[in-house]
Amino acid sequence: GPLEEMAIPLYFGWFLLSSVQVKVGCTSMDFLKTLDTLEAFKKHTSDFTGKEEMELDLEQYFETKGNLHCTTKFCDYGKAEGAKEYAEKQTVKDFYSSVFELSLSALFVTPRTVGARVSLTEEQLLLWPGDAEKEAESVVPAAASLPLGSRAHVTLGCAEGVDPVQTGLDLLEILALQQEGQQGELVEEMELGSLTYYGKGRWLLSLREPICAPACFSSYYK
Ligand code: 2AM
Repeated sequence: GPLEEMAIPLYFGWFLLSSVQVKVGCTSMDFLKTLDTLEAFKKHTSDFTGKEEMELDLEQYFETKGNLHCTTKFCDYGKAEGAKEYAEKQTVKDFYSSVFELSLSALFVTPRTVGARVSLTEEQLLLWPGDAEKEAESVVPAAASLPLGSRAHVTLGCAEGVDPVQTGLDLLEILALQQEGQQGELVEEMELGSLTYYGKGRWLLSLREPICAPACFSSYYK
């Protein structure tokens, strides 16, 4: 009967447990607070404001998100391509409601989004859709040649009017630059890790100690 069939959610993903949501939120706030006080950052605030040398409060600039999660598959209640196939995958069923340890390996900021990069393990990659990177190709042409799982992230905040889907695209753009051999400009060794600037307001902080974030694989219905 219809009750045996699972309704397709808005998205599947790993949902950070509440204790670690607080920790990640605080780390992100600390990073934004420090970043906008750095001379190197102040030189480039026009990337964000369009004006030279303007004071910028990044904590205000971004609308921070609650319900921190790493989307695996955006399904749009079945309307997204491949949604039904994903929902019916045996691995998705097997791992549904299991807790995983996600490794947050970097934080990144662009004029559009702030997010955390998630470095997936082999087991976690079993839940990653094979076309997640390729899907972004029209926006980030090099995306399809990046390793599977490159797009995995947690959206921490978006600038006004920006949709969270942008966070993964911003991450792919930075990783594509790295793959092309652009080293970026190593700006500073911060307490949290090393900070690199990739131009056009793109900043990446590689965490010295990745944050281990327990997260439940589940789904979200509005
Ligand atoms: P996010 O994964 O960067 O946070 C509901 O909108 C959730 O699905 C958000 O978490 C959002 O972005 C993600 N999302 C929205 N549209 C998407 C798309 N086209 N592809 C992948 N993820 C999407």
